[in-house]
Amino acid sequence: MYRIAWIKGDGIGTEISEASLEVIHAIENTYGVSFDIRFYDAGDECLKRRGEALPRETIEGVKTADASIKGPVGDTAMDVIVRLRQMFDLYANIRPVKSYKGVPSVKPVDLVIVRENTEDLYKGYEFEVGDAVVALRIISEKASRRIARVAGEIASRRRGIVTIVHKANVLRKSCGLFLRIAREELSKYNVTVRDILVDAASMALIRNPESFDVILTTNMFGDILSDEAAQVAGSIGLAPSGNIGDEIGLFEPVHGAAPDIAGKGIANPYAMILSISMMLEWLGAKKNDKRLLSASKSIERAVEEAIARGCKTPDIGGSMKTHDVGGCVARIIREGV
Ligand code: GGG
Repeated sequence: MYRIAWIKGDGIGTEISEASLEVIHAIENTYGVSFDIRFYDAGDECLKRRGEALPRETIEGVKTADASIKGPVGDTAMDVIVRLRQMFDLYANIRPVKSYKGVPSVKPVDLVIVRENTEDLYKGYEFEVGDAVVALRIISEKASRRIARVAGEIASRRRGIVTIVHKANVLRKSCGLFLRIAREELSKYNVTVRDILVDAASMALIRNPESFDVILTTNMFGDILSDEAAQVAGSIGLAPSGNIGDEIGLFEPVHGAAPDIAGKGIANPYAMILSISMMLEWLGAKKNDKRLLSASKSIERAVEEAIARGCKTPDIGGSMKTHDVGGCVARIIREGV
């Protein structure tokens, strides 16, 4: 039995969680694993109701769970997810982006963004100085080195190309350090290493996204480029992610809480479902449990098959409801895809 901490979050978080729970139950029935799912509160609504966006029991829940899954939160992202990343030193933000047959894309995409997850402007060191505001950009050698290793390892299992995205021509010291350390660390891997300025990278992601395999970058650039890459691939509604440290893994869709469509039952649950697949892969490797590794793969295949069968929400050209998409994926898993 694995304990899972589950934060539904704000906006569409409840709907996509309900749909994803269908998938989890199908995994339990098909793969003979059981999950002790514990729900925790966090986000804008939680702040309104309880006066705090990230209650102590939620922090404790994430700390003691075998793995955690989180829906999107709204304006409290800094108080919830950015805080959890820093609190538990979840230094690697892994964001796979790929196109699916049956979903129109700008161009075919198959890449992974490896985003440093604990530093940069997202440290949150902002100060008012007179009539101005000063924000500190923290880039350390230690954090740059360990995230470069993650990129090297992931690229070694893929096409073997790491592109370091930076702005070292302007941010000479901070991006300069990141670039130097990343190159140094990646030279220890059997991978091709390239680098590109972030502005050029944002263009290249649209013009020739197929040239990217693994993108290694700093926190804020990674946040921005992952939305762009997801849209080029088809929809941010299909983009999962993992926040991973040495001991704790917290998985979440890349997208936000989408208050404009919340409660309408049309939100795309695939990013959350694919985040569960990532969670099971991580947990399976950690616990050396082959059932979880097989379950993770079967979710990926079931998502591909469900999309091919037309189980699609409106954002990706379908007319299905959130809950029915979850049911569709669950059925395909039970069919033994
Ligand atoms: N644009 C997608 C979105 O709103 N994502 C949630 C978010 O901003 N999370 C903070 C982060 O990933 O750093």
